Amino acid sequence: MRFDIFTLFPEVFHPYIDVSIIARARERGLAEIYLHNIRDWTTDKHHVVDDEPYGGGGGMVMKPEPIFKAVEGVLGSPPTCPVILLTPQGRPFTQAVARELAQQPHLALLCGRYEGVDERVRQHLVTDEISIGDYVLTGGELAAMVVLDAVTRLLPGVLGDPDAPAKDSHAAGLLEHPHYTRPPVFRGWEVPEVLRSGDHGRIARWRREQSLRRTWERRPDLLAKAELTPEEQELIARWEAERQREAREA
Ligand code: 9D3
Repeated sequence: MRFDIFTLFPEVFHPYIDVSIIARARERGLAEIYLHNIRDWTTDKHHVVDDEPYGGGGGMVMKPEPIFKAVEGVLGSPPTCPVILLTPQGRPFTQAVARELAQQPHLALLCGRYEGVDERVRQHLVTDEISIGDYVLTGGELAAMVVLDAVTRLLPGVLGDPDAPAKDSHAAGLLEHPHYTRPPVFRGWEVPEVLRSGDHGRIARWRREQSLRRTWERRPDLLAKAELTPEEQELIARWEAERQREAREA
């Protein structure tokens, strides 16, 4: 898969894409990442990429010309791949969106800075807009790296275990059970007996229950969408009843 990233700060990508799973994917030829500095496509003496907003108000807006020149200069006009703007106004990024993007052979990621990009970029160049969540970043670069990471690990051959993406907790719709490794006792804190029992049936049931319990406690929104057996629904009903009882006693 090919990624073209358009940004005013291409250097911030290197510390991440030169290590980690992304680096391995690049070495194996599974992901190609091209970084483009939008400022390189300015034609004025001072390489200006931003300007004041029409209508006034604070902040600066990214000028359309360097962005169109960069994207069309690299990808042609019009580009044939999706051109994704990272913006707080975009559609929420989820695992489902990552899977959808992983089907594409080629993606362009456009990182905004300042207050945002001139609206004509959205209207006439951008084909999709993505936000990574409801918090305020200083620009689209970190969001682009998040998308790059989540999509790259889904590409066939990138992870050691080809079934790994299907086992991801968000793919399964529940949070994960707790994980333990050696030593069996650390500072007096023991690994649960069941995990050392060697009884794979018991271990699987314990993990599933832990997973349900955590999801129930922390992310009830996920539980509403999960596929549960009648026994699991029963278990949750018991926790709910218990919680009700505790609330009455308090
Ligand atoms: C006056 C309001 N602005 C500042 C609070 C709006 C604003 C503009 C540009 C807020 C953040 C940004 C920079 N953020 C991104 O480019 C961005 C982003 C984000 O901030 N949160 C979640 N996902 C994304 S994707 C791109």
